[in-house]
Amino acid sequence: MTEKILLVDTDPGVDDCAALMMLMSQVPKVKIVGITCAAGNVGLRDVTINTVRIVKLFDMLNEIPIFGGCSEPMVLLPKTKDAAFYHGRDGLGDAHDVFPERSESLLDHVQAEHGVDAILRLSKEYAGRLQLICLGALTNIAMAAKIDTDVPKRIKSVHILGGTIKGYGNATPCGEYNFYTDPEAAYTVFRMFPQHCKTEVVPYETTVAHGIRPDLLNKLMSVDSKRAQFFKAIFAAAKVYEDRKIDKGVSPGYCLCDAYVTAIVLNENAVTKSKSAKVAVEISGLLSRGSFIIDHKNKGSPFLSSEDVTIIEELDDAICEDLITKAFTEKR
Ligand SMILES: [Ca+2]
Repeated sequence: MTEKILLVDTDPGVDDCAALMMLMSQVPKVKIVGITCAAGNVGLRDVTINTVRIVKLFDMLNEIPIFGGCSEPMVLLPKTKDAAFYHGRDGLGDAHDVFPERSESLLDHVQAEHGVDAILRLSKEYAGRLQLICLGALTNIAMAAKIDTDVPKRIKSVHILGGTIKGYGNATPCGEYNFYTDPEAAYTVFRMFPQHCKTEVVPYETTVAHGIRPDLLNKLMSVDSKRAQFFKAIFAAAKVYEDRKIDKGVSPGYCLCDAYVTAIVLNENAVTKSKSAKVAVEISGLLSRGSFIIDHKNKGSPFLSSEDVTIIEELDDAICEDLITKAFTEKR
């Protein structure tokens, strides 16, 4: 019997690619009922093409439906920035020629149904069983919950990459990229889901503290396989930034942020330390828009989530390394 029923919302992104590889390498132990895309690291068209490439890498285009979702955050502000400086203009390191090669025709593999409609439908088809893995801005998830406020009641759990614990930001001085990209969506998700289903957050600092050991990832990327060649090519530009962070002692390894959300879903023992608190995302502020607010001392506010969410503080490196290794090596 299939153990886990998963829907992935994503914006690939090099680390999204690692996360999706980890998940696909575990099929049929897990069932991926859909991948929905939203603008995030780069625009919707690019992240959707990238998703098709990643699924094609595993030869699973006939098994995993891919949906295009929201192309804008819920409230679009001027001067919103993307993450092309890190992920490449196309979101996958601008490595167009490595198999599966980038092509506009890959969009033919995308379902006609909108990603938000897919979330609404799949939450009914798999009521009480569906786990949401959220690797990008939360626009699609929030929109689905706004259209049908019963969506959170039908979801088993939500697992989110986003926010900071100590205000160590990667998008603003104190804000993390995914929440900064669509603060209203993140605010909405924390207002609507925790009272109905388990809601977990992996904050940015946790991913930095548990970077994948360089010798391990370099070894995995040196294998003569399509997966290794693909990941090595798309990671090449980002690796320059990561190597610099490692040299400065900021992180012990390669920070594949989204991969850790996948890890805690695939193996709950990957979490070694967490805390529970009510939370919110700031939707205003001169410097703090998009910042993750954690009510550490339970001070209370009507703007916080009405129930606690679980904030992941530390991870089991051995479990994470095992799952990333299988992403590169597991036979299907
Ligand atoms: Ca992502």
